[in-house]
Amino acid sequence: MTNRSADDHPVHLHRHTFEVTSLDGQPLSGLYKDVVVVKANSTAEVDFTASNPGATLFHCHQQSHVDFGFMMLFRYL
Ligand SMILES: [Cu+2]
Repeated sequence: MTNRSADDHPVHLHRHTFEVTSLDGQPLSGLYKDVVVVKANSTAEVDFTASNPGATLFHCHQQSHVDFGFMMLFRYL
């Protein structure tokens, strides 16, 4: 995920846990979360296993950002 804005975005994936594999290009391992803060003008890479099919909400935890549309459903088979 690349955040090209001036705001931090604490993004949350429901119904799954992901591994944060890098923050701003710095590799990480063993950090399992369901929320990661993608800081302003930074990147975060995550891996997750698509092992829980169904509608899965993905959104920013800043309510004002959700109000402007930072929310989506993931679907996979
Ligand atoms: Cu946000």
